[in-house]
Amino acid sequence: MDLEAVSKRSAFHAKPQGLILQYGTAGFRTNAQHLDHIMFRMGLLAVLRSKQTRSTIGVMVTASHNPEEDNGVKLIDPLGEMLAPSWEEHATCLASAEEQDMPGVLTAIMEKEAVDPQQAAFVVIGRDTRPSSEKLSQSVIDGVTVLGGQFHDYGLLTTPQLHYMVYCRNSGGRYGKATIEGYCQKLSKAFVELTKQASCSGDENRSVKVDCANGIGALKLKEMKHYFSQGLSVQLFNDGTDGRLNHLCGADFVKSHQKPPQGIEMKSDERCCSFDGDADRIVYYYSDADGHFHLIDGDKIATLISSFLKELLLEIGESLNIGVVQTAYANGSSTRYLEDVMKVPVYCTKTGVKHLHHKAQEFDIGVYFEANGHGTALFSEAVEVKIKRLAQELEDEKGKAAKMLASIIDLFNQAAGDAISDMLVIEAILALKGLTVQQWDAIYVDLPNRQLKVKVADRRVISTTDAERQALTPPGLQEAINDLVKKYKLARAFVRPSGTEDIVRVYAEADSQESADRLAYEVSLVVFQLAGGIGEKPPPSF
Ligand code: NG1
Ligand code: ZN
Repeated sequence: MDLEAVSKRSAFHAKPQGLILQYGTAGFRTNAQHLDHIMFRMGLLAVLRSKQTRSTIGVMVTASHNPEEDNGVKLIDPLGEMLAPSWEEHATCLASAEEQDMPGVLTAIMEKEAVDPQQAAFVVIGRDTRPSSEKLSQSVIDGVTVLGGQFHDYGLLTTPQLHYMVYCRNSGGRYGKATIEGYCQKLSKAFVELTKQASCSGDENRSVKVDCANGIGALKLKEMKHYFSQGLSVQLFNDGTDGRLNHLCGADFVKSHQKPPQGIEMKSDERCCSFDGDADRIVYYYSDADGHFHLIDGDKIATLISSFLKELLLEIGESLNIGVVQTAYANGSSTRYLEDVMKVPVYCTKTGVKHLHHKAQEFDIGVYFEANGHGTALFSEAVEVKIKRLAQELEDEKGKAAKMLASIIDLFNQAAGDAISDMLVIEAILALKGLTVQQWDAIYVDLPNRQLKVKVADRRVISTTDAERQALTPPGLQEAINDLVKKYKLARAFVRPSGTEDIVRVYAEADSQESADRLAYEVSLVVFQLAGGIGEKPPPSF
């Protein structure tokens, strides 16, 4: 490995002086103009990680649900998982190094991680549809090649598709083919198998409208549509032909504004969903006969999926344990319903899918979703083998249930959440159970809630505990929140520093929308006062 060549090449991707970025919950993320050096350096790091693990590593260029002018990058580990925490630290170190210190930092990482410089390296790269993504992915490639790594550039992909490619390449074909065609075939075959079991009356034409956030999801759904055209008709909106990425549309907009995206034609009681900019999040919604908007978020998705999985397990008669993992943002009604009615154990982790994923691995079947619609169901490898064997051995109703479960395992195709797989699983479950979107929505009633952002000088002054539900610092903040919460019925509120934006997030829920809005506003005021708010005082949100 020629570190001198690295230094020379690095000069073409110079770091703006003094710029320090951190590998956060979703990798690096900021305005695209500040990311060229980060991309080059993540190309370097991916080569080291690949050498160390002797596996293919993925590099995805995207800023997900963030505005079009932003961009970002994250590394994907061999099993399609998020980068290991110790390597997140290396990423931050490497990204922050001044030019002259780069060789030293690279050498230090190699020593610490016992990287064999002679080992071959292979990196796969994907990117979303942002105007800046193509050039930035070229900088990643520049980093990979200068360290002598081999690469394959998949070009435009959803984030979950790149996770799938990485996993396929590292599992010797057992999991599927590492091509777009392989991905489409795997998912559509599982979907068709699964929906075959629906007692189809023939008169119901199943269809769903999809808001693609003007992003990559539109391109990839178009490529895939004809594979399952018989079972489901998918109508695309905000497909990127005009309109900006994530602007007034997409899963994040719909969830945080609790209203429909622009650019979709909603008729009453029609099933609609929104993807985010890199198609790893999904939320559903519909508008009722009175024109009221109803959001079906990640919590209700997790409830639908985990109830169905539990039913199938009961039918098969296997005592496999199933658990649901949520974050503090999960609506209180969902947690109560899952625990009290469904009798499923529920766990709360810190925000960010890597935390949920980690916890979900403790179960035979772990269903995890963030309220914003990012999630999946995880099946341990032993469970997958067992279910697939049962699907062949068992007959009648038991056999049918085992076959359905086997198809669901194939549909949840890889380690992180995938809006396309989630949509196919949801559509299949609704068809199999003969549920309308209203009936699904009526499983429980969400507590009204509100999320706000507060700008502070340094958001690190807020530290939290108890899966982010309690603030430890600054002094007095938690006590002040407790006093405010006491004034409302069925109320709950918490604050935490965002891992992806330079702000503090405030969440409140209560028995009425007015109370939730008022509580969120009051909490944002105490954050502003006690945690060093800057700029204008937060305005009332009601
Ligand atoms: P931060 O900015 O840390 O709140 C947001 C989402 C997370 C996760 C990450 C990664 C909320 C409240 N937070 O994190 O759930 O999706 O982005 O994209 O939705
Ligand atoms: Zn995303």
